[in-house]
Amino acid sequence: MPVWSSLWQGSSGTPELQEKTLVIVKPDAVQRRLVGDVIQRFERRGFKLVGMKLLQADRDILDKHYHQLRQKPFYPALLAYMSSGPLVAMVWEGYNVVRSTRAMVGDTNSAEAKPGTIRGDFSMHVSRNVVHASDSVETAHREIGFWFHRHELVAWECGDREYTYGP
Ligand code: IDP
Ligand code: MG
Repeated sequence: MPVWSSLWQGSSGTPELQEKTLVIVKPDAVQRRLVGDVIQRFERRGFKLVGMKLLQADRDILDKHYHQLRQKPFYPALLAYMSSGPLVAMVWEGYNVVRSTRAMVGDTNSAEAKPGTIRGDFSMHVSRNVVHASDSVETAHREIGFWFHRHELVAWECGDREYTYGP
């Protein structure tokens, strides 16, 4: 049986198709009116938007989100950057979404990010690199929990499913 046939069976209950990741359109990108460009890339790829909000991040959530970087010399500047204005937090769902999204976002250092990636197309410097994307399925699970209540995630069937995953 082709892999997609086995994935298709079970419909919305299929775990492979329900992988989720957190994407944040950072404050520099909101100021630069890039929210639509970022959303468009994930929509066109075929991923499903299951959560989205515009908010001003406070210190508490940023400390949780960037806990692993708290000893870095750039940490105070990172907090100032991420709280400099509103950001858009989103949850995208789909097959292999964590790894695919990281590839679409590009290298952390924008100067190294390949053209065609979000950072490679919209950003020059690591200190203003436009987007965040979770780096593993485990991280995504944790990060989504920081930014979203369970009831803010919407489980819905997308009508294009046969065209994005096959019969
Ligand atoms: P990632 O966003 O590609 O996962 P991380 O290493 O997890 O990269 O770093 C988180 C964020 O911290 C980066 O996206 C960037 O905003 C910021 N950052 C990382 N390294 C530097 C740096 O050397 N200078 C300034 N900011 C940095
Ligand atoms: Mg990271």
